Amino acid sequence: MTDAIETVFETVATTAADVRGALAERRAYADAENPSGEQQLAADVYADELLEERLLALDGVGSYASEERDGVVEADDAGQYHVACDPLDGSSNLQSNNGMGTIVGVFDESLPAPGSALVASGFVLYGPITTMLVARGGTVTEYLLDGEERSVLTEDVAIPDDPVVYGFGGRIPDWTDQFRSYVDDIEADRLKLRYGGAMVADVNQVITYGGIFGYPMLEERPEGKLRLQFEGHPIAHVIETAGGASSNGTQSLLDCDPDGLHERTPVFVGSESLVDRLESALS
Ligand code: P6P
Repeated sequence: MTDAIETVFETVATTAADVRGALAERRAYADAENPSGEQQLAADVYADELLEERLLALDGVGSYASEERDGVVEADDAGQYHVACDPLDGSSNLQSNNGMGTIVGVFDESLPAPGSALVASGFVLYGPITTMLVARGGTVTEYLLDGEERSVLTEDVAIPDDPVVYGFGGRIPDWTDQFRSYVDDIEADRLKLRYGGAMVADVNQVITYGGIFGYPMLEERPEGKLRLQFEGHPIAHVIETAGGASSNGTQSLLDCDPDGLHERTPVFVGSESLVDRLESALS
């Protein structure tokens, strides 16, 4: 019997096929901004509308929220789970034909919800192939999405202990001195720089090879850029379920509770050793 959470990710997988198929015709900017003040692409709006319609139609889903809309949308019927999405993460990469993704967090409390309320999380990566990682029940499964078909690529995905890659957002002159010295420190470990402007694609490198991804606090922007509910929580849940660690600089992102739906936070996710060193460097 397919349970409600499985049905959510089945729906995300079939919707991903439609999103990928629509990208070529939706590269233009819509004349609108999202609640974070970022310009929306037609593809952002399309992905968000499809996910809202299809997820709210599921019996188990009680509400839907996304980076692309101000508030939470309630389902007609009360459902046990509340889904927070970044419908097209890294959509600015569409212009340059680079990786993008869809991020999904499934909470059993109404939104905005604490990280402790996450019962499942996942992300779709629109890369050379389309893959989806799903974290639930203490394990991460990687799927290959091929049109309407979904097949298991990897069971029990585990982030390698020995780090290989790193990537941090923001302009280097805007980094704090403490963070800058941490980066100098780990660069001495001969890590390879991998930063492509889409969190999902960069995080997938980290979970594949080991390392760390982050969008740090900045001198003029101590909260950083990424949204806690739509990016920080679900990606931290995937990484921690795969044996890695997450932090906002001082604690796990899953211990952070958003006051507002679009609250931003510094985000660091990756191999536990590098996250531990980061928290020490920032303390
Ligand atoms: P920057 C995409 O807009 C995003 O939200 C994340 O996917 C990505 O990691 C980050 O912002 C990129 O930000 O400042 O490097 O363009």
